[in-house]
Amino acid sequence: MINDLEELRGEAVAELNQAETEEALLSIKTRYLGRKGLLTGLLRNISQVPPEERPLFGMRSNEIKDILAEAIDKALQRMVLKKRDEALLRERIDVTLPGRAIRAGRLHPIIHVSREICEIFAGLGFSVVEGPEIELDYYNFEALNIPKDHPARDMQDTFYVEENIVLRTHTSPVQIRTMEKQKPPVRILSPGRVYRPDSDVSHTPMFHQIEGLLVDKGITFGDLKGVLTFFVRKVFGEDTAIRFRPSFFPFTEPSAEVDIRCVMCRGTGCRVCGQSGWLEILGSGMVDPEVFKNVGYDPEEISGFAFGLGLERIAMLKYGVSDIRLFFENDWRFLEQF
Ligand code: 2NM
Repeated sequence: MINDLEELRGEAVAELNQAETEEALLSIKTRYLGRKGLLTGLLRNISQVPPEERPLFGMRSNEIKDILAEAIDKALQRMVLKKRDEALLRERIDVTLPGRAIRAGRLHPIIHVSREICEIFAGLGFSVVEGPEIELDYYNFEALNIPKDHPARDMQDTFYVEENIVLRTHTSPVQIRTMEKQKPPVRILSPGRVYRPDSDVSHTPMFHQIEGLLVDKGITFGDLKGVLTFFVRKVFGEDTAIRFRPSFFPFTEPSAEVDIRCVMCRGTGCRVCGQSGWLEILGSGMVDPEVFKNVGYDPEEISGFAFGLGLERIAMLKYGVSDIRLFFENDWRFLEQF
């Protein structure tokens, strides 16, 4: 009978060594150690063991039961660890891979340029003022010394809402409104949307402008040149060549356009600058005494300069964009480049 016990132990150990799954181990445990198991079966038959062998038989069978139970538990534990190691290997991730970028929103290039320009002038003491986009004829034209028969008044150049109401064609009306309300000195910048009925590669019916105005005692054309030269070099680089070219506006006298050396060909002549080597980037002038009279300022007491620029044009030159319409299509493949 003792031999039966040892044989059983041998078989159980052999089976344990073969078992490869948790299920196999659990079934071995039931088969040998369960209530109807083989070892329990042998013990139940202890009456067939000669009495003198019974103590040894009982002792040995308990030992074997303990040995097997321990071996099975150890094997089960190994199995759990093995499963975990396999899972870790299978689910391994490369923590050194770069993360997936979140596509964040950003400022539209026009807004970006607008803020940049406002900040440059803020550094010179200018403050930002805004006003209505739907404007009275008086503020858009009359007060700016644009007479009734001026070509800018024609239907092709202005969106009329009603007889005396227009979509503003520039942001100068904001400056007229400010001067009406405020005594000199004035140092303001008015960014915003303006409207003109044009549409081609360099014109859209709505575009953005910034106009600036500085009024004080003793302001001269030298101040205009100094401020605008400072500004242009901040935007296009300190080594940018500049020229002031005589021009005409109904609301300034004298008037000047400001040109910079072509950013594309650096002055040798190309399609962008029309072979001239220069790019027109803003209009300016000393505010006409008639305009000052219209807002109740005394042109004998004060003087001032004003300027205006188109933001799309500045952004096109600064970023090398050849079609203005790209700014209005809102295609993120374009917008995300800024
Ligand atoms: C320009 C060019 C020259 C201008 C004039 C005024 C005002 F209201 F003071 F008279 N604001 N802006 C001005 C002068 C605008 O844009 C090309």
